[in-house]
Amino acid sequence: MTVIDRRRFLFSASAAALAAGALGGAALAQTQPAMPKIKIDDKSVLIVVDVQNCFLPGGSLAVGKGEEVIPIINRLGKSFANVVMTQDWHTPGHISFASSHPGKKPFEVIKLPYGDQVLWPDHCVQGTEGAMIHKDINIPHAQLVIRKGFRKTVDSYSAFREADRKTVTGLAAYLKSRGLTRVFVSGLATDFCVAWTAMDARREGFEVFVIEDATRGIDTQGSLAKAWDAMKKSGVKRIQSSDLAV
Ligand code: VGL
Ligand code: ZN
Repeated sequence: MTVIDRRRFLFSASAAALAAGALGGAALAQTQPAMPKIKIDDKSVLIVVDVQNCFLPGGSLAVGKGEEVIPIINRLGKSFANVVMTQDWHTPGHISFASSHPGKKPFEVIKLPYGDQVLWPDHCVQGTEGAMIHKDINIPHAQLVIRKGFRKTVDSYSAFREADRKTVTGLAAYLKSRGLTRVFVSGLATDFCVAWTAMDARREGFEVFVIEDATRGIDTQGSLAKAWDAMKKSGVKRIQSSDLAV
């Protein structure tokens, strides 16, 4: 069912509850039909974004409560035949690192030729322990790990397109050539790599869901609320893992 259908459904469900109330107070809970669940089909793919040691407790860019997504993502993984993971994969001295810009501190924003860049603590350097996908992620049937941000002078939050907004990673072509059209996004961090991946997936024509409870955000300078707003505008559907039929 589309978002519009779901809204209509919610509206008719609450109208029914109101009517029941007017008719003498039948218990609300009994008149509210269960929300239909979203079905995972063979055109659906789960994208697990950057569940890497650097973004988890003890990591150099730890996302608050990031570890809480792991059991949820493992559970989701069992319901998806198609799973793709991403790995933030930077060179040493990467342009997104504050340490590469003398006098700058993490979380400051600078202007680069391709636009504004938040500066981060060094993280996810190619081949290091911090860049490994967390050992507790248990989805052995995942089919592709796409690495991004591997060019020293360009960042890439999105799994589809680098921050220059021109260079593609190949993920859209991969999904399309496999006939996958419905993208479900999970992982870290909601307001950066998850949001950019979800919005680029929309731009590539996919139906896109972000599974909110399977994500956690960094939330620097209002970034989390801004990201949800931008995702909504681009047509990303915000759902919970309990909305899925599993
Ligand atoms: C991310 C900041 C820098 C992310 C990656 O995975 O959301 N955030 N690099
Ligand atoms: Zn990064």
